Amino acid sequence: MAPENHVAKPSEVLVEHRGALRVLTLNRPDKLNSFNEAQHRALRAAMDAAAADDECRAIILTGAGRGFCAGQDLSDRVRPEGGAAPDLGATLETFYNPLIRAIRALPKPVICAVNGVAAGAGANLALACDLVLAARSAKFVQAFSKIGLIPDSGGTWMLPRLVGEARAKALAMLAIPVPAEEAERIGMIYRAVDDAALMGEAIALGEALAKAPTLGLAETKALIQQALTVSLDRQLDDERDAQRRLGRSADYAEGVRAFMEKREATFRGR
Ligand code: T3D
Repeated sequence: MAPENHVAKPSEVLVEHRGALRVLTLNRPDKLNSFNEAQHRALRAAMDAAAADDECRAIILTGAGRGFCAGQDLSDRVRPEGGAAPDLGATLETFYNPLIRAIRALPKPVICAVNGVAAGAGANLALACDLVLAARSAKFVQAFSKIGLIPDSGGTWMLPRLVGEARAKALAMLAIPVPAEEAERIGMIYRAVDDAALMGEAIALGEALAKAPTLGLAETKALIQQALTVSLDRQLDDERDAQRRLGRSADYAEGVRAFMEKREATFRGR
């Protein structure tokens, strides 16, 4: 039993179950939710649990406090002049890359509710999510060039696809902060919303997606993600195969019945 004065250590990631919707909140607000190893491990565990739970059909990722995520916690990277250099490739291999891969491979929609500044790997973590909503006061900063690094966590891959090569290079090389409304205008994110409305909008979107035909959303996510790297021929074949699988799903049968009966469909994600 915990001693009477025991105070539970707050987790680096808060997990809220809202029926079929899971809300994950990065929780190091005094550090703008920048990543240390504990936050990496907590987020990965929460993502894996959401992926493995059939009851969970949509996920929201957000941040506690005034920021979404400031990327790597740089206080873990300070070294005396002449001290041994850290192996940043190892950190990417161990933490950032598996996280981005996990989000992209997750067969459920992941909404990012960017509540404040998203910088460095924090910006690219947000951009790896399926639908990005941002508070109007939020901004996205590819801060890497200011410390001599490249945009990691998929940034060099995602940015040109979202905003084009010319703008991607400028944002990456100049570390220009992109306010949420501009991010929406240039196609970097789905939508900017009023600060006070952010979580309400994210939850409404998440609840709608959690009631949607999950298998169809998963196939849609995978097909759109691969689209810019495969030929039209390959994509047509893959659409055919996906449609064949979905045609056998209970949700498709229910969708057609509900349409014909002029009623709301009840999808079960099967
Ligand atoms: O290392 C590896 O393993 C490789 C992987 C790298 C991935 C990366 O993400 S590298 C990029 C790391 N991130 C950055 O370079 C961003 C650094 N932060 C900023 O540029 C700015 O803080 C922000 C643009 C995010 C926000 O600016 P602003 O003016 O709103 O806030 P601020 O005053 O700069 O920051 C508030 C506090 O958070 C401040 O602490 P203090 O003075 O109140 O005690 C600041 O030091 C702290 N903070 C912000 N970002 C980080 C951070 N502390 C540690 N690490 C941070 N990344």
